[in-house]
Amino acid sequence: MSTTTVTETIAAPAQSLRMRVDGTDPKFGDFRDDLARDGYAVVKGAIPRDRALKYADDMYSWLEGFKLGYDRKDPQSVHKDKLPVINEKGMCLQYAVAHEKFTWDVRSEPGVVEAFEKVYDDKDLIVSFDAVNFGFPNRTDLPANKPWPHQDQDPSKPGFRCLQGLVNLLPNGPNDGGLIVCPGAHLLSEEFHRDMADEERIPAWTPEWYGYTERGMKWLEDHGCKWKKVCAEPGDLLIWDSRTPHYNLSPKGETPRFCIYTCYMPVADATQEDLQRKKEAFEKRLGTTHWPNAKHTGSNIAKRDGQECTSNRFEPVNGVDLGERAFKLTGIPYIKAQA
Ligand SMILES: O=C(O)CCC(=O)C(=O)O
Ligand SMILES: [Fe+2]
Repeated sequence: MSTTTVTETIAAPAQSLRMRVDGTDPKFGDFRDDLARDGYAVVKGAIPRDRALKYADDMYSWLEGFKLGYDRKDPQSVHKDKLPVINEKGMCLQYAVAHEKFTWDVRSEPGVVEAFEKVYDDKDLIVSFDAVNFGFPNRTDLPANKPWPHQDQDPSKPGFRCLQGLVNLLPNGPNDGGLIVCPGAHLLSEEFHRDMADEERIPAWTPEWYGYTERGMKWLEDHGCKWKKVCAEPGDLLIWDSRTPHYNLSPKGETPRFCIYTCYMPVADATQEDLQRKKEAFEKRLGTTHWPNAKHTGSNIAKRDGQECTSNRFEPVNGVDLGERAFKLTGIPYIKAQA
């Protein structure tokens, strides 16, 4: 990191964050200071440990419930033929998992929602219908999960725009894979992209994704940035600014890495069309990636070697029955009646 003082003006709609690091704003005295300075933070115990472990237990049962041969007591049964489709990054994206009861329960956990309410200084939030992560150690039946350093924000739209998150559900130490971040690089983002403007880009599926090339990685290193593995306990919430370079690694020890991605934004930042699209995604039990405004919607059709998985399902095993707070997070109550 350069030693000069970095002053960052946050683009609307995130003015309320006062995420300034010029030393003139009062500090928050909590995780928001870490977030402003480092571009990521750990909110310890956002979910009580025993509840987090229960959600992990539910996730194991969900995998076993496919009856494809996976058994949590038998590490040999961790094989793609015995599990629903999970990619090498540990992500499970289909099978209506974005709307399973455990996923919704984690998203609606008060300690998780409150952390985002604090950052945005707003209680009218919507939540992403994002994927879940089942990262098993030492898999040889999948391609290697090589580092995929990226930011989840269009370089041509600078400033703070999105706060991503995940709830960690199992003990996650140095050897257990998980989130790797480049602390502080969010504040160098504009300078970085100015310097890299002429480089050939890694192909991206959305303009809101930017992959760091070797030259980009060298730039970060030359500017003093160092990568860091974030360790966490069951129930810790990890949050990061979408400009912060990051990726995940697979576990290397004995413990799997289970987590649920949770991303919220003020409903004020979504249009009525966004909310309509989001409502449709909710009703069809589809995923939205981490974008709470349903900028992208997914599919529940998982494929194995080009063929539709015979275990595909389009409704969660445990039906969606949301409480009032969770239902508000779908955005549906904020849809205005048509004139
Ligand atoms: O699994 C992780 O830790 C990070 C995944 C990721 O890059 C994302 O959700 O944007
Ligand atoms: Fe990402």
